[in-house]
Amino acid sequence: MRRQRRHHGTTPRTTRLLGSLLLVMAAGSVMVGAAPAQRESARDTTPVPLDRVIPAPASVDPGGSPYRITEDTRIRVDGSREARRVGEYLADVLRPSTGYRLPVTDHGRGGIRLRIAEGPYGSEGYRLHSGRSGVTLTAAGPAGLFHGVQTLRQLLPAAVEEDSEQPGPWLVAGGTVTDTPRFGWRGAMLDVSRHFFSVDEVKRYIDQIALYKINKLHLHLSDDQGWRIAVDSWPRLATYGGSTEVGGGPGGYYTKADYKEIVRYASSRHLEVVPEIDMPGHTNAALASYADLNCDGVAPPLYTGTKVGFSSLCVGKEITYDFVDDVVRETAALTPGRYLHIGGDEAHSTPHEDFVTFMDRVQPIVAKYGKTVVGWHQLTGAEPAEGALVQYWGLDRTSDAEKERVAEAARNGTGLILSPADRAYLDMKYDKNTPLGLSWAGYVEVRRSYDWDPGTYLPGVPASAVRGVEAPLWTETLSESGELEYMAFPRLPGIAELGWSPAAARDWEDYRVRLAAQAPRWDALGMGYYRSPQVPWS
Ligand code: TNX
Repeated sequence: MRRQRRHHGTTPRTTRLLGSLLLVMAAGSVMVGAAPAQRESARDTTPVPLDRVIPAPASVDPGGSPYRITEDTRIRVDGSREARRVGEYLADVLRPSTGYRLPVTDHGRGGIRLRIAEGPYGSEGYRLHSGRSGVTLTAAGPAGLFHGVQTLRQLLPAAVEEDSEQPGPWLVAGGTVTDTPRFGWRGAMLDVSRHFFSVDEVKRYIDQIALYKINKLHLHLSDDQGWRIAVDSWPRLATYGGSTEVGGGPGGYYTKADYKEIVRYASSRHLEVVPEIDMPGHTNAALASYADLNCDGVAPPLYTGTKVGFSSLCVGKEITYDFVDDVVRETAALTPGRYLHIGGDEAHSTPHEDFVTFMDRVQPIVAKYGKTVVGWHQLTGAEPAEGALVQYWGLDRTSDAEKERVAEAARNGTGLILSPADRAYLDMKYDKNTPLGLSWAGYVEVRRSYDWDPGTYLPGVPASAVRGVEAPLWTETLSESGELEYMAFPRLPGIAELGWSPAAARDWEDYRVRLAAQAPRWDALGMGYYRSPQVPWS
């Protein structure tokens, strides 16, 4: 699954990408054709410096001999099942390209050792020590080990990501990385409503975001154009409401088994899935599926355009809350994670008073089913429930009054997730020539998306209220994996770094060099990306 290739579309852009991919592959096969000794000496055998990693580690102490992975290397795990699982994952990454056996075992000496132990790592941090006799990753739990494994991948040559045997050598620079995240919420959102994405496409994206230590996958499961999750008590939501998408394609939806598979796969990559049911606006697919949900009792047609703000659940009807209760109950039951996102954005067809009434009734339903409310920041126009988080998606030009309303909520205890649209929205065009994406929030080049500080971004917000960052990927204009990749890369790693690395580590000049070094990895993984002129690609 990890190595599925990009789905090749037929647009000129994908053809171009495909062209350069073929060139890269052709160059690769010339290398493979050379004699082994010649191959090795032709390669740069200097190991990747310990600090050439994204997100930048909290602390790096280079020195000592490098470790070399050889055919005798073992992946040693302590007795725990959790460490073993991370060890197996690491072996799956390393085996195809190294061609080594890399047994995962709990005995022997040296090699790559994964250990769970007490230490100042928090639930997601880790320590990586590398020297002549081995690499040791230590963490308080499996999430920390998993993130440490992502660092280890980036310390190996890019060819480690290939799915066929490569010449090596496989050196890890000597020294110690001690790393722990700045924020607990480092999210990526995927809109599967405007265009539907299959379970395999979602898994592919999961693997790509996990590389950068993203730990939340927010799935935008319902909108005007499509309802994407099966709800047994309201079956037409998926079977009818999910039957199309922007542009009139066939759409689709996740059965409960599909959805559980996404949740399982995400959790194997230490990502928590946050399902979003967007309400009371963005609900045309639901309103089209059940006439009773409409104030006038008439179901509108399905919608395949890209306008927003025209639909609303009927706040005055009791059946609306039966519907919400059923949907939240069934969605919560599929969700091992703590959060349930209830949307709340762009409810332009819901009168303000109704919006407040709706949120007053709906937030307790989320709590009743054991979940914590997340909403877009318009939720601060009503009263966010105790413990709720709001996701800010305003921009520089958002009014001071609106920013202050969000800041006030933050001062009153509401947690913030920052997704400023003119920085963090992965669906914004990079510049006027970008063939995909939207531009309502302006163009967002790579530097602009990286060069801001979530901790001080919104005036009047206490630092403790900022829970982290999230990069949303809306899909009005995107319909296949290659297109998602082209918009997410190279911006997503920057948002991931803002969420993980200490504020003092942010340095554009240094970052752009580290970012350029990622491209050969993306090539090896068959991923598409935008070759921004701001980045010194080699
Ligand atoms: C705004 S952001 C929206 C979405 C659109 C997106 C396109 C937000 C909470 N609402 O409905 O898809 O812009 O960029």
